[in-house]
Amino acid sequence: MSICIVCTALLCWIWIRHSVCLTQSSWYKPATYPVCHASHHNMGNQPKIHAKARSSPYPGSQVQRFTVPDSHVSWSLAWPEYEPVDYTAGSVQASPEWADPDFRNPMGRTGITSRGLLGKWGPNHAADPIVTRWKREAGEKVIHEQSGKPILQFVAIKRKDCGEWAIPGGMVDDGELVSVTLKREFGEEALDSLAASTSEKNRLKRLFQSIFSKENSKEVYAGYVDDPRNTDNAWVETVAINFHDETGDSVGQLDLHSGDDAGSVQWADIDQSLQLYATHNHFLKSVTELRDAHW
Ligand code: RP5
Repeated sequence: MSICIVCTALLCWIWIRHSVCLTQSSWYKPATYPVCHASHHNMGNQPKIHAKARSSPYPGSQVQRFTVPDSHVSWSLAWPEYEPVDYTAGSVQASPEWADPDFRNPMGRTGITSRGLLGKWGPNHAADPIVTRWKREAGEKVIHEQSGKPILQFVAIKRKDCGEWAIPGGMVDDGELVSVTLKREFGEEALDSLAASTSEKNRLKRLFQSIFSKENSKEVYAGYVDDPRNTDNAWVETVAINFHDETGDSVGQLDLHSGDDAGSVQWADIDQSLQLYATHNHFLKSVTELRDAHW
C-alpha cells in the first residue's frame, strides 16, 4: 500500500515537471523556431501564438478572418469546422505566382487561406536593420534610474500602410543578398535615398561601409514573424541584424529623412513600453540583452 502511494507521488512529480518545462519554452528564440509548435496555452505574460496573424480585418481590406481561438491554432488539433476565408489581394493576383500553394503556416491556423497581401506562397523573406546608438546628454550616456543601465536608441520609421512604428525593414528581392536588402531598405525608408542626388548617394555608400560593417553587426533574430499579413499559406520570415555604433560618430552623420514606405523617421528610446509593428519589439528586447542596455 505505502509503495503504491510513493509510486503515485513520483509519477505526479514527473508529470508536473514535464508540464512546467513545456510551458516555459520561449517562442521567439531563433534557435527554437523550426521546432516551435503552437501551444494550447497562453501562460502568464507569454505572447499569444501569432495573435497579429489572426487579427481582423485583414490589412488593407474589410476581410474578416475565420476566428481562431488560442486553443485551436495548432494544426495538430483536428478541427473539421475550420473554414478559413480565401483571400488574395487584387494587386497580388496580378503578379506571378512564385511557388506551389501547398504550404502550411508553421505556427498554425490564421483564419485566411491563399496569399492575402503577400507575393509568395510559403515564406516571404524579409530583412530588418536595427541601427542603434547610446542615448547621450552632454556627451555622456544616459543611465535609466530604475534599471541602472544605459538607454539605447534605434532608428524607427512610421509605416505608411498601417501607421505603426517599426524597424525600417523590407522584403528581400529575388536573387538579392540579405546584406544588400538591409542597406537598401534602410537607405530608402530612413534616408530617402531614392530621391538623393548622385553625390549624396556616393556619400551614403561610403558612410554605409562603416555603419553596416561586419564588426558592428550582430544577428539577433532569424525566423517567423507574427505579421498581420500572414495567412495559412503565406507568411513573413525575417533576419534581424543589429548595427550598433558604440561612439555614435558614424550614425551621428546620418541625416534622417523618411522615404518610400515610411511616413516619418526618428531616433527612438528602446524600452519595454514600445508598441511596434509585428514582433519588432521582441527583436529590440534581444538587442538590449546583447548590449546590456535598459529594457
Ligand atoms: C515585417 O514586415 C518584417 O519584419 C519587415 O520589417 C517587414 C517587411 O515588409 P514590408 O515592410 O516590405 O512591407 O514582417
